[in-house]
Amino acid sequence: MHTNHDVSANAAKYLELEDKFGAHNYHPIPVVLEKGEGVFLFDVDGKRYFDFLSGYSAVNQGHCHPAIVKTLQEQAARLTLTSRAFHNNLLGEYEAYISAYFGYDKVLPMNTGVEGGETAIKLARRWGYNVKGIEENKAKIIFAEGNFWGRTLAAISSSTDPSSFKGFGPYMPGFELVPYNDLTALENQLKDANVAAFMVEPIQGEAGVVLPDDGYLKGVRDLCTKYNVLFIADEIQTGLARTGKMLACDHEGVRPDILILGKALSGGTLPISAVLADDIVMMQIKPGEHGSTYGGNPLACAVAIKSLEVLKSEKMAENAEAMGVLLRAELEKLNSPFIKLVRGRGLLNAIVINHKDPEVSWELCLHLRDLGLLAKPTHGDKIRFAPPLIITESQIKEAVSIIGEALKRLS
Ligand code: IF1
Repeated sequence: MHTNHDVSANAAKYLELEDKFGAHNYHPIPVVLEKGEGVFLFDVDGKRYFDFLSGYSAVNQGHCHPAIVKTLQEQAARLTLTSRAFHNNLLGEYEAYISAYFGYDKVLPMNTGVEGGETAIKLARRWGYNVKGIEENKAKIIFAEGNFWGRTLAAISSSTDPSSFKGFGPYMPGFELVPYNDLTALENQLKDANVAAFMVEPIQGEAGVVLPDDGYLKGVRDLCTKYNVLFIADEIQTGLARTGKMLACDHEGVRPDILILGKALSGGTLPISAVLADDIVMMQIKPGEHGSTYGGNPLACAVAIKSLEVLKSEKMAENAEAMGVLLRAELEKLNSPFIKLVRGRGLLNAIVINHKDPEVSWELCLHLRDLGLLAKPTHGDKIRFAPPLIITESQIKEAVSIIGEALKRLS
């Protein structure tokens, strides 16, 4: 239920429309945005906010990045969609560009992140049957507890969060779970010869920015190699410079067999996802066996190339690393009794709130909003701080002073 008393009469109109005509599948912070520019968002009353969510890390490059918008506009005026029934002049160029960028033989283009996950699993099952020699319909995919990879029936079938899966059964068979950050448990599962793949987030986002121990990803890589199991990395949220490296897997120098990207692949302008793999995996899917109307459309291809280009040319990974160190240090310096913990890597960070009232993180986000910073609680007591990667030192300091001020308003 929306409580409209704390937004302007102007903003309230928008809330009422959504409330009446839209499905109630979200519970947003009451703020109505109409413009974005770099690290800032502006509401319908002209008020400016620091964006500390970045569209769940889709807007790594900053809102309405001029070079991405220019590419989008130019390509939109020329050719947007052909379907894959025909070739287009940008698909091959994009495929070559992104494959070289990440060092894989091939890419399979899709749209949303969850479709990337579905695609990765279909590829892994095919590889399991055709290459590993698993008996038809026996392939198992292992997931980590606390995973989040979207909202389709397959994605919720691997979920351990009742608010994702409850009441939507029956669920997809062939999925198994292991605790996150537990290599011993993983090894026990991988010994089963029917296991085709282990799919994992290098840092668990939805779970509240949960970082595994150093060496976990390296251990996952080694175990997957040892047991001839594909390592699928879901870098939809952690990838594309967010954690201070181009991929979160780069922190441990590991290369997954299947890499899933999404979100910031378009800088927040379009749903674009990609699955990268080498030929031994990718060539198991033949014409007509997988795809999507919009996957690989020329508008997406042009936008994705530009979105990847600016990550490198503007050194966003390096900035995310440096600004992340600063952000965590400044948050620690606040010395607030209400902050139990600050954690994260690069600009994917969270604070864990220390308070007897579990509703207080929602209240804190409302104070933050009032003071000009937007963030969203996750799992009750955690708040994610993930600004666009172009944020500057003085902007980090200004944002942290807002956070300090908001914390002082709690009792
Ligand atoms: C929502 C959180 C973020 C993802 C990873 C795949 C997907 C996601 C690691 C699917 C999507 C989203 C979707 C968004 C909320 C959100 C989220 F709050 F759940 F935890 F980002 F942090 N893999 N994450 O994080 O991508 O199909 O949505 O494009 O409202 O459901 P998608």
